[in-house]
Amino acid sequence: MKSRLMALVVCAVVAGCDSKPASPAPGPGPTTTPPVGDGKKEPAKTDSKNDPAAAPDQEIAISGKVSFDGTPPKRGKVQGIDSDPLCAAQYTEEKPLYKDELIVGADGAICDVLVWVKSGLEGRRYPAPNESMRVTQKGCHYHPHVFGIVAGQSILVVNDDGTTHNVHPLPKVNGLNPENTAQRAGQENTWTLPSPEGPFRIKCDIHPWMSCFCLVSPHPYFVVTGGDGAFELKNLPPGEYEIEAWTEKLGAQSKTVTVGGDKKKAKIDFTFKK
Ligand SMILES: [Cu+2]
Repeated sequence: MKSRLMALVVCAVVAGCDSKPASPAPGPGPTTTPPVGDGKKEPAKTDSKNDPAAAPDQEIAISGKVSFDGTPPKRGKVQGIDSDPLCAAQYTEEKPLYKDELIVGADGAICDVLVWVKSGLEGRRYPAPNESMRVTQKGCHYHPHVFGIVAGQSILVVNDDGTTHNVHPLPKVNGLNPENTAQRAGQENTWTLPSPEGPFRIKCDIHPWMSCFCLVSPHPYFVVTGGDGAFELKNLPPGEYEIEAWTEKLGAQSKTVTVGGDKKKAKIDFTFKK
């Protein structure tokens, strides 16, 4: 069940900005051990079996939309792609490679916004999925551009291009081995990230336009918006939560929301300006 739920999230993220919706985050039940690898010795929470307040509730959902206020900025083309003929050959004048840093639809919906429970789940431990999060370099471009994993999960970075890339993750909390590495065509590397930390950049040292962002979350309640800017965080335990919407280019915003009891559904929207 867990792997199926994680698969849903991975699909949602990989689906990207051209497709419709962001799928809900999953909600496996909490366990009693301290959070994964954050180095703090927090007291373990009561087991969900003994504490109904800690148990996930399938009817609980926090949903909304992330929008841009004002005239949507035009998505720029990547400059300098001619520096690698094997990258340039994959694009044309008519079908260029566009920048991923800010993607706003005609209706103002912002794509690739990471929406997650920033606080409210402290003291609970959520096991990391066994499956790696797959990140592909294809067309001299990372897919997906923004994604999350659960602390303890690994990322598998694959080179599906005919050219050489250099994968250079820049986490602030997690140490990595190797810190960065060149990847020839078809090569892949796996990094495990044990400690929670906010979105950090992974870049290519050979192609300066290439980057993606990885959240290492202490829990699985995160989702990335698709082309419709919509998000839904489902199956949370009742509680008060700080929900953060993180963007690469426009900063982050957070809102506090309480769900549970008679109020199982909450709607919150985020609006960003340039
Ligand atoms: Cu590269």
